[in-house]
Amino acid sequence: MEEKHYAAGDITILEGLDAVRLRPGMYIGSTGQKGLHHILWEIVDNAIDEAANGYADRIDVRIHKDGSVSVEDNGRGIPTDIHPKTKVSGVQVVFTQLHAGGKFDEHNYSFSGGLHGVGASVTNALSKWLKVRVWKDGKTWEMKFHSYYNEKKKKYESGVPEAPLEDLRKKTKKHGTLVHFMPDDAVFTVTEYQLATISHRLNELAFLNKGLTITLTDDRIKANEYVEENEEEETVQLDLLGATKSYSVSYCYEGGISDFVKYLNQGKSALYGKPIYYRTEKDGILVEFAIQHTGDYTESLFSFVNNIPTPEGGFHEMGFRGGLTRMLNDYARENKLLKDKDANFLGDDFREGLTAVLSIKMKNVQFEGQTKTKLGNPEARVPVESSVVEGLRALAADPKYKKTFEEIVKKAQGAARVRIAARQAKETARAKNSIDSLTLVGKLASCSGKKPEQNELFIVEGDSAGGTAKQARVRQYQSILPLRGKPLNVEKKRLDQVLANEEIRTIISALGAGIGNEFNIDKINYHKVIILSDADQDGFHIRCILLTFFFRYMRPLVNAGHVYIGMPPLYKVYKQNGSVEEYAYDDEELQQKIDKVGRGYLIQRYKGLGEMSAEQLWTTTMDPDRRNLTQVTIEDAVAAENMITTLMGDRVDGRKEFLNRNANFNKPDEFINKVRLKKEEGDEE
Ligand code: 1YM
Repeated sequence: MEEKHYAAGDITILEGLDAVRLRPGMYIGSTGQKGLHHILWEIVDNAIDEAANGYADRIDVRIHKDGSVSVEDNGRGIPTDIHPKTKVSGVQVVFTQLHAGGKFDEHNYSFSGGLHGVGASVTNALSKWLKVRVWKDGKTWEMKFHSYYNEKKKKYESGVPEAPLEDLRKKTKKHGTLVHFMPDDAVFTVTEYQLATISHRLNELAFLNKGLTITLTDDRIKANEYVEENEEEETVQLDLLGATKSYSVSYCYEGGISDFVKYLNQGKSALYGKPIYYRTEKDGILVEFAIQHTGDYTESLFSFVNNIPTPEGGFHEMGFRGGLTRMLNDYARENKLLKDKDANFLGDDFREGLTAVLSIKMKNVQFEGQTKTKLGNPEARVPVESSVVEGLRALAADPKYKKTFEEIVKKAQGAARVRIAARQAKETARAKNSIDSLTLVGKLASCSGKKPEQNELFIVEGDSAGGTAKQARVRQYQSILPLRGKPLNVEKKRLDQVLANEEIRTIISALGAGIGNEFNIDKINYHKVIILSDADQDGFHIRCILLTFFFRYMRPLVNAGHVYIGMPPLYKVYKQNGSVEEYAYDDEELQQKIDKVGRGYLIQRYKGLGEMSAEQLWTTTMDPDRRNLTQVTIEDAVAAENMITTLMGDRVDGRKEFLNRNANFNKPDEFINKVRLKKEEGDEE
């Protein structure tokens, strides 16, 4: 590693140590759990800075048996030469003067500050004892500090050197710094370090500092005593070793925040294999981001400034979002994925299912907000935005990323479609509200019972079948909503147009729980929504339309298992004299029923629900004790939606092929292969 020349004279001294013990809260926020960990982060920060500047690639953190903690890096070592102004060593200055640091030097590329950055001296001031060891230029140095009550002065003295920095006269090739300290129990209300807190943060720091290896060891526990989430199996194997060794874990990510994004997306279906990653420097601000979209619908952006999380956002996030939206809209236009007449995508469209990590480094950070985790520097916005535009441009020009960017725009198109459709539906609903709402519910034959968990809504194809169902139903808990006899030719229509459809609006008002983002499952009037359509192509279409609609706009309804497909029989096998009557739901069953009825059987083939009498419809399709219901659940919402898109969308080829392969109109199980269809559970009745 390249050695940068340092002279102790570079150190700036701002303030003495005295104030720290008097008002610890002013420096570390609290003297509880948070403050206790804060004084560790101060030391870790210095080691991280050394690594970020390219001088160290390893940091070891250890929690000792006695409750003390130590941090070691393999950097240059804290300066040991004598500081001209104070006439003491650099080490002594760093640990006894507030805000001491070469980092205040303009030429030094270091960005500590903000939440932390009060310096290692604060840690010293609030420790019972602190020991520093420096390996530098072939020498080993040591210095010890302690805090104690001075009887003569009747006051506490903190972070007092026991002796000047000492040359231990031990030759070494090693270089680096070790800081070991014991938090003072006279200061802190709790003194026990939390393994989970520390490991979580060190893992995060390893992601944020590509290639840096951070090891955490806890001497308080054995390797076999700590089971990290999802790691139970490994621990069992380690058992023998674990009985003697301390628990230890190492974090190192060659991919940095790109690995971070992959880690966050574990268990989700990513839309493209490799996250997009870019890093640059703009106007003195280091900007780094990694993004990857998944089939999910939420956005998760994790932002950091100087390695500090900024969950409240701020100007860097504004820049990031702005840059993303601007570049991707331009890209979509340039590649004719947006037509001239189309409006731009909204930022939200591009951020549906987005997982992103944004990490910037800058000087003089200003944190604001409720928890001081919002970046308040307006000057950060523009450089971040232009970095994002520049980075995405560069990658989009690379043929390797063609698919990635196409996927991103495709995802945005889906999001935009839903957004537009939902808005139109809302507007239509609003406009219709006053006059038409009466006629809308007029079509619905409502049940009298008021318990949604018992109530069933039958959406029935055709006015005639609807009429039969109304006669057949148990009025108390079964509602009938007849759909117009002729199937809508919706295959070529987009969902927003489907939503303009009166039947769909009737369903929305019958269910009474709203739609889209505003859908509230707690308000549904029915716990069983049963689609009852003919076992022919038209019926299949209706089923598709309704399922698409539920998938897209009332997904919680499907997720909760409230949507069912009712299955009318295809055949009746009977005897002329009326002594036997059997129903068959498919051809296989037909053969069984023929065998059962025996000689002299007759077969009636039902072409539609309308051919059945009220009694037949009740017995075969509506009676909870005898009917054949199939519950629609979403195994994989994403796969389901894609499939529905193939079925209903613009891509005619895909749909035809799918229909040819799958359209056995009698068997819902085959009708949608990726959507799990489950038999109605008997105990639900
Ligand atoms: C386990 C904690 O503190 N490492 C560390 C700290 C420093 C340096 C190297 C360092 C910095 C510089 C020059 C510089 C610090 N030095 C100072 C100060 N690990 C840990 N490793 N040479 C060495 O910033 O110019 C403060 S921290 F002020 F002395 F320069």
